[in-house]
Amino acid sequence: MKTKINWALKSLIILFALCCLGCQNKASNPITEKDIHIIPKPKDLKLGSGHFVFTEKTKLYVPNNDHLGAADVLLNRFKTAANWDLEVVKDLPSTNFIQFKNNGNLDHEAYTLNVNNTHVTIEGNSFSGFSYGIQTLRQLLPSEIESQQPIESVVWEVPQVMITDSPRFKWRGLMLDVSRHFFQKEYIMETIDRLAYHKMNTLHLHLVDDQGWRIEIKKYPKLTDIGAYRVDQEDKPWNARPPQKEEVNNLYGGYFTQEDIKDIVAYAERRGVNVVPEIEMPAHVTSAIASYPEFSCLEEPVTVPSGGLWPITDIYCAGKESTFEFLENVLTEVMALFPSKYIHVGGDEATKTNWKTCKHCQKRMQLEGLKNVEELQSYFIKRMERFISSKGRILIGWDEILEGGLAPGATVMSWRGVKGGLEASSEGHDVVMTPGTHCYFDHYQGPMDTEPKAWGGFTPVSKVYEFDPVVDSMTQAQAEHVLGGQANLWAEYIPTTAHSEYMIFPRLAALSETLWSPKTNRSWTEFSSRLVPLFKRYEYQGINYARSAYAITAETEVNDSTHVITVALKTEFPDTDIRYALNDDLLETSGTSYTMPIEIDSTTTIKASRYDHNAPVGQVFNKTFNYHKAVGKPVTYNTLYSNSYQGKGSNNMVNIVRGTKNFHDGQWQAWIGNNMDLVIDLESSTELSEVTIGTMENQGPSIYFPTQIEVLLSTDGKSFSSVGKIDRPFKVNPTIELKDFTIRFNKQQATHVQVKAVSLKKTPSGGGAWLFVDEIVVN
Ligand code: TNX
Repeated sequence: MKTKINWALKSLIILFALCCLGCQNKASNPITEKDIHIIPKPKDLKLGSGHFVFTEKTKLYVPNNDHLGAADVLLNRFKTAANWDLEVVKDLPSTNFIQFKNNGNLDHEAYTLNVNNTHVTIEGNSFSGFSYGIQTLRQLLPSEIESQQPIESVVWEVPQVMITDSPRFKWRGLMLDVSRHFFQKEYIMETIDRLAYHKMNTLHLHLVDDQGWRIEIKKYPKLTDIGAYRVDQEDKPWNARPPQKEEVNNLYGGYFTQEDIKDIVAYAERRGVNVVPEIEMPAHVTSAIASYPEFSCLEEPVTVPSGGLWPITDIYCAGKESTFEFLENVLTEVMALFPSKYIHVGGDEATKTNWKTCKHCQKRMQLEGLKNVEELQSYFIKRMERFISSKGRILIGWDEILEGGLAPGATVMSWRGVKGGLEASSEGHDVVMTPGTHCYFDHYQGPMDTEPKAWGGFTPVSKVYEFDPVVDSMTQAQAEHVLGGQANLWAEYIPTTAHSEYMIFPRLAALSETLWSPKTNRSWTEFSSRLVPLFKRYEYQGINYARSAYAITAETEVNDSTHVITVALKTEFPDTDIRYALNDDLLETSGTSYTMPIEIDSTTTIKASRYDHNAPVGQVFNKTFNYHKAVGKPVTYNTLYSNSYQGKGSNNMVNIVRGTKNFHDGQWQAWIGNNMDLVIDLESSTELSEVTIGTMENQGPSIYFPTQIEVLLSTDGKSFSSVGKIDRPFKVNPTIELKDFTIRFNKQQATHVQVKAVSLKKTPSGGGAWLFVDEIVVN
């Protein structure tokens, strides 16, 4: 019996040794910088030649108890992914350890990470420094370290490196809108973990908006009893949810209790993340007015809207003292909960019509010598700023707080482009840059027909990567006022956590690098080669990240003399293996490697797919390019399109490419308050029988179908005669709709085609109406 056990034990030992040898072999593969995928990219990294291998006996030496939280991340990962309980010790071990070493010369968020064969040293000068050092170490470990269950036979090794790292900007933020849709505390905490993972340090919580008040205020319980709930109309499009007549069945919503907020703030603190609360004022507060109508000008009862609301006229009254008393009381409770130096007061998009007639507001304007309602808003914000700064905090607000004069100590969050940031920084104010063009994560990130409905604009991950909070035209002094940047995730169209994750990742990775890493040598190509391995880690972390960057898109060009169209296929990743097939050919059997743009001179269907290891992956691109008799022909405009929507310029209407429901997609030409009238020169006598005009309606942003379309033909380019007309009277339309208007006529020869589209010109509420056209198909 004894010998048998001995024999079994011996074979086990041999097996174990063999295994280890195998592992060691795997471990000693030479590593190059290409194998290191840290995001955001460290400032300086030198690669050695060996490895440090974690074992179950690896110890963490953390002399300062305040820094234990930074070590937690690594302990938790090893516990979950390896089922190891790594020990934290107070005496420096002789080998096989990770040590935290204080270095008083380092900046607040800086760290160094030094890996050798026997141990790893992280130097820092604050909790954040150690925390970032640990996050880097985590990214140096195999991606399996992110697993949610133990994985066996992984060699937990990290390459020998020397890293010196610190952030370029102080403010590296993400805003979550928890008003339009409420998200539970657990999701907020998960997001905080993910922010820390990307070395982001600010979570801005948009706690108040028209559609929901999301924070318990003890002194004003109705804010959450009434203001946190609305009627459930989630089955209807956001902009087609009728206002509720009276308070019935207001069950949709939720809010954070003060205990929840304390938990969130404490959780964030342990991950080096500052939580900035935003309490909107004076507008975007219908939820508060529904709870306490006495703080509005009209004092009329309103209900919490379940969807789109524009313009926002039910705002706080800026005349009554009681409004300020209310807001100061609210902010007092908020400041007691959030240690953040910055307190956000919103300040955006106030339609101040009620202020113009309200007796209290008028009196206030007289008393204070204010010339207009913009100055009254400025008075409002300045007054709040005095209150906030008297408590030792700093007021921050959207760039509208510049209008009518900026409060002396205020910081500006620039969202309507970079203009607000330029202006505020030139006046010596600090700014956080969050321009819609690069930082709005509620925008589309891929082709609209394959993406969930988004707010509008097109902000793919590669565009986020181009973001720079310091604008070229800034002086050195202005640049020094740029605290950093932030992404905003407005949640009108985002009801679930899975959808929220989809919009955040991987764009957050791109943003984190633009805010952390030095600007020099930034390259999308190189970054994207690090992004793909990050996807694997996202998968382990269970993040529903968007694969939109893999989607195939087509860029076309028309040759004006040959009238041949070239179609270039691409994804956002350079060097993607794309294969394609034309018309009835099958991609599977006759897929050709795409190496250069495809030329077409007749109606052609292109099917294409991305290939990985010789197998198709992701969505198949399938588009028919309808060649027609006017492709590439000269177009003369009798009324010129707007500068803001020029499409592809003078051959936009005859370039085959159709626009999508995203009016920013670059395929639309548009006229505001004016008709379209143009002539296509077919360059020779051509037999024609129909003309189709492609249009769009999206009444939210004032885009309307034409009310009439007319086609006229000519055989000399001088005299034209009408061949057909379609009338289409205005109708209310809550959806975004694409429509082709086709005019058919008896076959006839023509050299020129004139197309007239009559615009609605004025919207029902009196503003300028847009007319959008993407293509004129002539056959
Ligand atoms: C503008 S950005 C807003 C938000 C909307 C957002 C949609 C800002 C300060 N105000 O209220 O949710 O556009 O993109």
